[in-house]
Amino acid sequence: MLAFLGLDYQMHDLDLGVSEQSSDDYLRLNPFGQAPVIDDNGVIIRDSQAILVYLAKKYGEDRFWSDDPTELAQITSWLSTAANEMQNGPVRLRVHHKLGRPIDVKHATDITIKLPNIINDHLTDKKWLVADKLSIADIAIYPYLALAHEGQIDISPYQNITEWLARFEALPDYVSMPGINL
Ligand SMILES: N[C@@H](CCC(=O)N[C@@H](CS)C(=O)NCC(=O)O)C(=O)O
Repeated sequence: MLAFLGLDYQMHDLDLGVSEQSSDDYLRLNPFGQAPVIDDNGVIIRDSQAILVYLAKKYGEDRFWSDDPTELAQITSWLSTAANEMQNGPVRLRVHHKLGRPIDVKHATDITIKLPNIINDHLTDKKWLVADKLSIADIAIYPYLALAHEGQIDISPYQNITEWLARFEALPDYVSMPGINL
């Protein structure tokens, strides 16, 4: 999102080896002890979906956002999917298969199984998730599907999703992240 907006930023990787996420300094930024957090000249925002909303409204002008009530609600639905189903499904499977964390695999798999069908059907005849323009809905959902393979989820049979991923990755200011195979 920062790259799409062309903003300068400094990244700070949390040192999980020393539980930096539980340090007093970090808990002052996010009492839940989770990443990500953004500090925009003293404005502290936690949670990736809230950060996307903030950046889109503050720096995005009409890009990535909609003031139309229906479209804004649809964007919010996808932010909710990112925070709920994506976190409880693909993200859990990813930390399990990649980092060996114990999880309830059946519960995470039951949640995950529905997602590709729903999103693939939604993307029939659509280039983007909402209103056929790139929005924070796409930016919120993209990393979970692009990294799904790390949770042993195969997205390749879902043609609308694979085309959407390719479209996203072809955007001029797109930056990748570790684990995404381009
Ligand atoms: N809804 C939150 C979830 C944040 C989250 O779970 N972050 C993980 C890393 S991606 C974390 O900080 N885990 C460390 C921990 O829970 O101790 C968001 O999307 O920002």
